[in-house]
Amino acid sequence: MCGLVIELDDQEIHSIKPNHDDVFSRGHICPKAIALQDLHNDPDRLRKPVKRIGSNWIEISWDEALEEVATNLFDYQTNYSADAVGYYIGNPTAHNYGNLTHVGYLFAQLKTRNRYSVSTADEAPHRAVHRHMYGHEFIAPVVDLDRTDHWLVLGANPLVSNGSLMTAPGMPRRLKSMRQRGAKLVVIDPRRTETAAVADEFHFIRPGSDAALLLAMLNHLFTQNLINIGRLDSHIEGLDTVAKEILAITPERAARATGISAQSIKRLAEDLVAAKTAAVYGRFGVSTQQFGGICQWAIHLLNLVTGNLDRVGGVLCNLPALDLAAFPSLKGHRDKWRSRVSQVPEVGGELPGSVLAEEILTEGEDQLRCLLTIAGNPVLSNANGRQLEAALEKLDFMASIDFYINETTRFANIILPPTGHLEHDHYDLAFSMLAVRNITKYSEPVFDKPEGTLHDWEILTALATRLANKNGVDVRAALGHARPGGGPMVSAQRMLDFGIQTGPYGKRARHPLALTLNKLKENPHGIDLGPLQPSFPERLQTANKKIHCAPDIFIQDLQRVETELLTRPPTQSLLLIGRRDARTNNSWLHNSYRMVKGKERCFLLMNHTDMLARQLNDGDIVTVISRVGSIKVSAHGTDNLMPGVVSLPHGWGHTRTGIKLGIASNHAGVSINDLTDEKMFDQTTGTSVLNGVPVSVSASG
Ligand SMILES: Nc1nc2c(c(=O)[nH]1)N[C@H]1C(S)=C(S)[C@@H](COP(=O)(O)OP(=O)(O)OC[C@H]3O[C@@H](n4cnc5c(=O)[nH]c(N)nc54)[C@H](O)[C@@H]3O)O[C@H]1N2
Ligand SMILES: Nc1nc2c(c(=O)[nH]1)N[C@H]1C(S)=C(S)[C@@H](COP(=O)(O)OP(=O)(O)OC[C@H]3O[C@@H](n4cnc5c(=O)[nH]c(N)nc54)[C@H](O)[C@@H]3O)O[C@H]1N2
Ligand SMILES: [Mo]
Repeated sequence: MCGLVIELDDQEIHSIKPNHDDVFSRGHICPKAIALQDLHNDPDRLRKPVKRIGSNWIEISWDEALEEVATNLFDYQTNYSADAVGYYIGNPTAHNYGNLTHVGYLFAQLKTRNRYSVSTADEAPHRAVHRHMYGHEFIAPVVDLDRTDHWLVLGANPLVSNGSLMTAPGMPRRLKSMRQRGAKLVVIDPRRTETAAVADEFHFIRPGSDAALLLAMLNHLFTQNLINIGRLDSHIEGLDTVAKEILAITPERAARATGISAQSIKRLAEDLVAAKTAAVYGRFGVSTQQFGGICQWAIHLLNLVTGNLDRVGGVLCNLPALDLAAFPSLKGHRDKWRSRVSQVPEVGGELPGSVLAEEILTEGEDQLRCLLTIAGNPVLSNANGRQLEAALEKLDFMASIDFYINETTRFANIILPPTGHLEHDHYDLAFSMLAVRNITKYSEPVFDKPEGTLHDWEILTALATRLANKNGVDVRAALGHARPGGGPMVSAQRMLDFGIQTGPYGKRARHPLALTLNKLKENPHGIDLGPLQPSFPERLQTANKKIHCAPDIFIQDLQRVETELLTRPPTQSLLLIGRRDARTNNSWLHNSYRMVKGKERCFLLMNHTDMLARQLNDGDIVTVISRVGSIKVSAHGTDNLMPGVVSLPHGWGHTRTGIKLGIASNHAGVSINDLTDEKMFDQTTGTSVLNGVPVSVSASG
């Protein structure tokens, strides 16, 4: 969402610079933006559909490629069952509005229960909490970053990630201005991160134990009568149940589990009350751990009971120009069906990524035989990548919508490559909704669409159309525009225009701004729609319009906190956590030389004392072993990691045979997800445990 100025020299990219006029990013840029030119020029990027014959790839026509994919999807569903076909959707889908507007047409034709996405390796706990507490997955309070007096951050490193589920370009500037206005930043993390380094206060925490900390903070506020909900007091239910159920989770007990003293836990809670305004925020590190659901639930409760939910300076919902929370069909649900093999519940319409491999590998009726991946690289991003790889190899048919032959798509029979990022327009449908200010912006494509190429949404529509034909369904109806007399096919752009016009600031909604897509085009630096505003109880979508403080699924899960966190002695194993850096974006920017050049970044970080105990020297190659696998990697000592914790970045491991990533292969690294364990996931939200995985480390013989 950073504004960029891209200068062309004829049809070549001359430069990519920050746009100082952008109403939101105001001149901020990060290395990922500069890498766009490498993506655009990358000779490894596919421009035409390819088909795999053995280990060779041949270019085929769009017609042949689309027909073969559609035929296979149709045949497997006809010959076996609807669930014989499955799909996995990856992260860039959320950044590509055409995917979001059109993917539903294809899925409506498939009607499979074998649906997977990166969500359960990421933000599924947030959506679960929004759904259970506020009644809709997209009622997502965001930190009021530029106005808060006190920011408590757990398991996030915004200075590197730019913020997550909290879109805030220019984090260094924003943190500096927090400083200048006297606001306090407190960070809790097993690693003294780049963000922790500029914080006023920092605490190490044992990986996976945040549930104990957060619940004990709540417990302290309840027992000391420090609850002050304020304006929303008459719009909540179930808070007494919470107080009763967490009575035994005292700061003293949480101290043992977390490694943070009882006194500090109490003070962390009291500081939230004492601050004029405060916001508690937890992201990847507290979502993808054994109590991801409980952690996010407790964070929302802490904001609520300190009067900071839906308050200026606390956390507030964004009101975007196209509001996904206005669509009742996106409310979300849980446990409408279960997975075939392990009987785990669906969450938000998807099965946990952790069971994808077993659904393919386990024989039987409704076995998953045919898979479509869209903008995802689960072999590197999901737990136990080696097992998934073995599963993908067993599939009868696989297709991928992607422009790289990478660790995942190399198993595809056919790859359908969409246009590149500079060859289509942009509107950030998902991340505008999570921005720390209400803003809207549309960007025209930099390059014309090359002849003979298709956008993601066109590929999705073409597949949906072919399937509808085969299914004998009225194609117009299937594509959602069965108007009498028919009409032209609805493009992603027209849908966007309609969404904006009918949205909260839209022309058809008779808002004074009268937004239309044209108006956005006239304002290429974006339109500022003002600071976040309180919107509860009006925007709540629970049946009784109340905030549900004690959803059953979280209350029932408290027992697990008791047995697995508070009573059980902490493990003697080292615990593995992740690490992001500014020059990566998950698994797929390593084919850009400027993103990988310089010193090796894929190494194991380890506390000096843990190295000493194993007689390891800085730079030694070590073997890291978990329940599911082992890797060899160099280890480096640090004091910035809690003793007992080791850290590896994710998205590396470009050593697999058959990938066609020239640069990445030469800067391969190892994959942390060859160590993460698919059996470890938080069943309340389906989310994988990617932080806090028990491992052992020893010198490589
Ligand atoms: N440069 C760059 N930016 C990115 C990305 C990228 O790959 N590269 N990825 C983008 C994506 S898809 C996302 S989702 C966001 C993620 O954004 P963030 O959540 O800000 O990113 P992480 O750096 O993964 O932060 C997780 C933090 O949790 C800590 N942690 C690990 N285990 C625990 C624990 O048990 N408890 C606590 N309290 N902390 C723990 C880790 O040490 C780490 O500091 O970043 C986005 N931005
Ligand atoms: N251990 C560990 N695992 C993690 C994480 C971690 O911190 N630690 N982070 C997790 C998180 S937060 C995330 S989001 C995931 C990411 O996991 P995934 O979403 O599964 O994978 P990505 O690495 O984002 O790969 C994206 C793929 O999409 C393709 N692509 C890029 N843009 C487009 C496009 O516009 N259209 C199409 N069709 N394809 C496109 C790329 O070529 C690439 O193949 O990894 C997760 N896994
Ligand atoms: Mo993510």
